[in-house]
Amino acid sequence: MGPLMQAQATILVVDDSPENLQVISAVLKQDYKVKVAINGERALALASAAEPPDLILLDVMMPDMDGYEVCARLKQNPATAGIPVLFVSSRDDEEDEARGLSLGAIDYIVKPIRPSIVQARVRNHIELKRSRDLLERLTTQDHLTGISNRRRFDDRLHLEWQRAARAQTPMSLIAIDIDHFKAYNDHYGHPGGDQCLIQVAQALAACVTRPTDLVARCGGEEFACLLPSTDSCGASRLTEQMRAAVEALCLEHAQSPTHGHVTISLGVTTAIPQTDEPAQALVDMADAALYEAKSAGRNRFVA
Ligand code: GH3
Ligand code: MG
Ligand code: MG
Ligand code: MG
Repeated sequence: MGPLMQAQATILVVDDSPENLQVISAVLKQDYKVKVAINGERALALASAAEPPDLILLDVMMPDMDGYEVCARLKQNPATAGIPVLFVSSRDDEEDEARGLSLGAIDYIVKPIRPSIVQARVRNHIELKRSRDLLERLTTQDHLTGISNRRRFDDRLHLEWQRAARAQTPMSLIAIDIDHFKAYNDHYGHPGGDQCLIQVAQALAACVTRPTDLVARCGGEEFACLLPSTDSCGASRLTEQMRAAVEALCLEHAQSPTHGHVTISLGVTTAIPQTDEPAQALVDMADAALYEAKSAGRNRFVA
């Protein structure tokens, strides 16, 4: 969806009092999709569910888990850390407000709420959130194919590498390169080459199923796939699936000396990282395997 076609933002309102939930919801429901949570546990669940909220209005005083605790947990979890939190509390001490803001909340509103002020502040924060989301998208998405770009790939590679080193779990990486793509471009033109890149990218992305798997365009006609917690057996299976998926596109490539249609070569590698070992080691091994696949005749993978 383009930046001009904006979906309605979702706001999560958290309060232990049903009356408060109703009053705050009433103020927002005309302009936003409103979800409510009656306690911290429920708030954390809704915040990390599919379709997370764009903003959270969070009560401070709640039994079981207070708002400070909820906020701290939201900020600790990478999946929810980016959701702006706005405290709505009857406690108006300087100390309370400072504590809320120091936990990473973006704003602090004192109850009883004044509807027009809440509306205005929420509108401003939603506007900021949209700009941040757009910036995130522009910096981490490949503009041609829409899949992740090299920046996101590198970030995730280092993050997952450290995680795998701590947990001592295997991690796999696939290096992918389109065969004879220079000849394709020369024959079908650059716009034709671009269309081919888009189709190959989509076919590769459609092969992964886990939310932690990542397919990225690393540059030109080169792609990579990161598979956390995946052993060599699972990785090889997926690598062959990717090869077959691109072949099944049946994209004519009249200049391909070997196959007559667009194919890819792949190199796959698996490691249990040692803490002092750089993530680049995994990339180098996958690249070496890819190079072997090219030498061995292309349209194949080497593990
Ligand atoms: P090999 O089978 O050994 O991989 O050969 P190749 O021709 O695919 O490899 P080479 O690296 O020589 O050529 C890659 C080509 O990819 C050259 C370049 O024109 C093309 N290319 C790189 N980026 C883009 C792009 O964004 N769009 C298009 N259309 N072509 C691109
Ligand atoms: Mg309360
Ligand atoms: Mg290449
Ligand atoms: Mg190539």
